[in-house]
Amino acid sequence: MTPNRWSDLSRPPLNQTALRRALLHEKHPLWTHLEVLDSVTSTNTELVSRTRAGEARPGTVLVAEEQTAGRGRLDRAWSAPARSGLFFSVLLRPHAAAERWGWIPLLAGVAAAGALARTAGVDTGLKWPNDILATGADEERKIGGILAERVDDEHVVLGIGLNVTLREDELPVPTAGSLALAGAQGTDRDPILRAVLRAFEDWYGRWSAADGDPASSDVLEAYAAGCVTLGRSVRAMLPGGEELLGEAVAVDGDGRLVIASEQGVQRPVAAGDIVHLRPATGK
Ligand code: BT5
Repeated sequence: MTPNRWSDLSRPPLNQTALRRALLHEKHPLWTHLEVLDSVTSTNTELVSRTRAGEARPGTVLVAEEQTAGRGRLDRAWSAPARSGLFFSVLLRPHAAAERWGWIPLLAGVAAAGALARTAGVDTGLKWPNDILATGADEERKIGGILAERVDDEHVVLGIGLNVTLREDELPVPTAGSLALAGAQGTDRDPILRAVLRAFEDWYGRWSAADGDPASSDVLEAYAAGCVTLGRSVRAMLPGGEELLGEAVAVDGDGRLVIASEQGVQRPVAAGDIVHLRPATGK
């Protein structure tokens, strides 16, 4: 039998009509348009190109049931089987000054981790800069990733990928996990997507109202509280092969991770300047 969109009953399709009804609503002024595509290369690529062509409004939410060329940072790939998770991008036109935009993926992490914990009953944490982890039972696994891309002087496309029903034999890398593997109470993607978009709207609204100030909007505090990287010994691999070893002691006002060397020298590193962040003892 040829697989079709109805063939995997454990992975029902998203309900575009119900999502629109719930989110394109006066209670949620941020969201202006929502579309569920069957298959696309990458929701980020598609939304960036629509934005460049003048075909997307701020507040657009583009969701795909399948991505054939999902992207991570630095040309890495994001891969997951069709309907095994949530793959979506949103178009933002931030009012805050561009120097503050680095907080957008971080506040998205706060929003998504909180929403997943509440709706699926899974313990979550954030690995700096933008990995969402399931943190139950002595192990941490990456269940989500965030990719923010600046389109031009006005627009940012923010993409989020979340593993929902991914099974052990489907994991793209051994460090990956999913809500189902973490023992989630519910793996129905519609309510999870709604909860993540509502939580994002809430945090983004607070941050915007504070002109992007991470401290007065409480984004910095919430990020630090959820960030499992803080207090750990880390090895930051920088472009060009340089490595920085030390303890991750803080996230600063620009969203950079502050690494203190054994000699006590503190150095902030920006997400854009880091290739990998690993445990100091790991490979
Ligand atoms: C990320 O990059 O984690 C950002 C991923 C963003 C994906 C969303 S999906 C919707 C939107 N459209 C897109 O095309 N992208 C966004 P990074 O930190 O570079 O991590 C990438 C690495 O995560 C890969 O090199 C793999 O090691 C690992 N990985 C790939 N697929 C994964 C998955 N499904 N679950 C967990 N880890 C994965």
